[in-house]
Amino acid sequence: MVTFGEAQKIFNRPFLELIHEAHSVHRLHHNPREIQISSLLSIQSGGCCEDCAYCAQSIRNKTKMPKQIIADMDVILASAKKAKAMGSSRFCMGTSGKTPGDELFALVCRVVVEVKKLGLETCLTMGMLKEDQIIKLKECGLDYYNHNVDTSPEYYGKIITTRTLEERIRTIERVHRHGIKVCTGGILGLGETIEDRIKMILLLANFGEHPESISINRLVKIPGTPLENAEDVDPFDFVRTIALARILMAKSAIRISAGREKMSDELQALCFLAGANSFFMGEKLLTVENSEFTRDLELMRRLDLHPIPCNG
Ligand code: DTB
Repeated sequence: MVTFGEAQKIFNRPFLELIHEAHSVHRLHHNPREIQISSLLSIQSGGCCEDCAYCAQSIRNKTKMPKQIIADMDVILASAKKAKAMGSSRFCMGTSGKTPGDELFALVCRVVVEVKKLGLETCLTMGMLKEDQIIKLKECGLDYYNHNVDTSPEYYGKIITTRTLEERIRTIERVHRHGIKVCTGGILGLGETIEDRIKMILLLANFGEHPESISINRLVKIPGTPLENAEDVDPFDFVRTIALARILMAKSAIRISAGREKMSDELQALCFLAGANSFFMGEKLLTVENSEFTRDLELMRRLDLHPIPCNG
């Protein structure tokens, strides 16, 4: 177990020494020229009964996003094929809501089977799952399940009151136990302190097994949510958080997820130097615009980064 004091000491090291250490750890376990690319599709959006203060999809926020479902397999598969053609190796799908209903769950199971036939890895984020649902997803060949811890245990109740962090952790552990890889992480810029950020990374690092994939988001301030005017994250603190995650979870993939469209190319390069080795490519994340595809291609060219190829 890593202690808070140990993690804080790493986080507060002189910036360049921290980056050097993080990059050295990164090179021991990863090819520094390779980047894993995922694409994201929202299969069910809006109408969510949870009250996450950052989210466009909550019925409790003033965003008023009606529930919408893409029920057409061909539309979903067209999106997956497009993702593959762009260079993605993983197709991630999200559904709004605390937990998926039976019909939606059955659809997503069929989708996982079909997307896998394209040679893509699959990842889902659908909220809390029951044991039998996890078993079914494993049978369908699901590779990853995304379930974020969002923020530190201490700050959690300021952001979400309709569920507890303990419930989230139980789902993550259950998914792992059934042999599905875990993608988890959180959001920086929710008004949390630096200590909260360190505690969030520590929480991930102290799981029984390290998550295979860590998702670090920078808040996209969505008008109509309680966090629409939240304070910006200092870019170097963002990089420090990535470096800490890399040092404490040497083998995990670390994704810079939401918020990349507002980051300069130089900041993204610094994130990669500090150990990030994955991002989302494609027009959209779940509800917001993503960084432009052409800009991302150009960035990879300028930094000599290559996408990890997919299996098919
Ligand atoms: C994660 O940590 N980030 C992704 C994924 N997991 C599901 C979602 C980003 C969403 C950004 C805001 C939006 O599109 O509404």
